[in-house]
Amino acid sequence: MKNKIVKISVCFTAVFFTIAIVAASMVNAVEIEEVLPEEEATMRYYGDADLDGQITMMDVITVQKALAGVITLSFAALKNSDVNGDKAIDDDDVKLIQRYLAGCNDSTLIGKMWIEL
Ligand SMILES: [Ca+2]
Ligand SMILES: [Ca+2]
Repeated sequence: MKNKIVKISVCFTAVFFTIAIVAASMVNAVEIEEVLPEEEATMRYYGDADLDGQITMMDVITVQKALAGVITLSFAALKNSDVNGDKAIDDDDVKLIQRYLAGCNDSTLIGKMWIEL
């Protein structure tokens, strides 16, 4: 009789822990979905300073306006504007975008994609 009670007790304990583990994993799954909502990644291109998805003279003008203090660029626009990758935005970047539009084949980041999350 005592052995039977011990066996039943062990069985109940095993079932209890199995249910607890399954419940805990379900809770974690819900938490992960809540912490990581679905967001769309945005493709960005170096040289596209005005963020319209194309590299045109408007991008040259946008960088010039930023250098003149007329406008403030967003993080993505700043990153797109640094086409020589020197972590600064200056006249060199403006010239490189102009040269790209003129068909020069300089070694720059212009046209290369990065993903903004
Ligand atoms: Ca553009
Ligand atoms: Ca630069």
